[in-house]
Amino acid sequence: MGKKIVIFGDYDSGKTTTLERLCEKTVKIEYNGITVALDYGNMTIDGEKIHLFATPGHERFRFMLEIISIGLDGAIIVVDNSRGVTLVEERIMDSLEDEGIPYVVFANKQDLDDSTLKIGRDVDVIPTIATENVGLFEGLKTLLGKIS
Ligand SMILES: Nc1nc2c(ncn2[C@@H]2O[C@H](COP(=O)(O)OP(=O)(O)OP(=O)(O)O)[C@@H](O)[C@H]2O)c(=O)[nH]1
Ligand SMILES: [Mg+2]
Repeated sequence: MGKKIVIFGDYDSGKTTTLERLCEKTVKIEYNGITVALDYGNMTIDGEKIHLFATPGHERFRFMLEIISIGLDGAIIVVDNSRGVTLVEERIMDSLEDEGIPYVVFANKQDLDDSTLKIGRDVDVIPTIATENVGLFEGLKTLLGKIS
């Protein structure tokens, strides 16, 4: 079976790019560069299959989040570091915490803004540049270390 990891985050934060860089082969359901349903990719780490799903960030496709989230083992919140944590991202982290699901935060687009992300939570924040594959694998390993 392996593990199911879901990538959340507000629109344009870099979720699809993150999944594409982490996985060799991916399936994307996009229109004009915007995820309209989901992205999927997988990889094998230490002999275990890791299934990655990236959610759509745009409001009108957000009904998909609940469906994609069924049976998840862990989550990655991709935040645009130049924008900061949005209300949508706060809500997602709230519900993950309510349900006791392990997650990490990717403070993405460090090439545009490398200031420290303001986040009033006890969570691992990994600085990333998804377009340059910086920090992504290390961040995923950090998450996997939190999943039993
Ligand atoms: N400068 C910079 N641009 C990035 C980075 N990561 C992603 N982008 C760019 O940001 C834009 C959006 O990236 P996506 O990966 O499509 O973002 P997304 O979160 O999947 O967007 P939605 O599916 O529409 O919610 C694209 O133009 C990416 O090339 C980064 O680390 N640095
Ligand atoms: Mg996307």
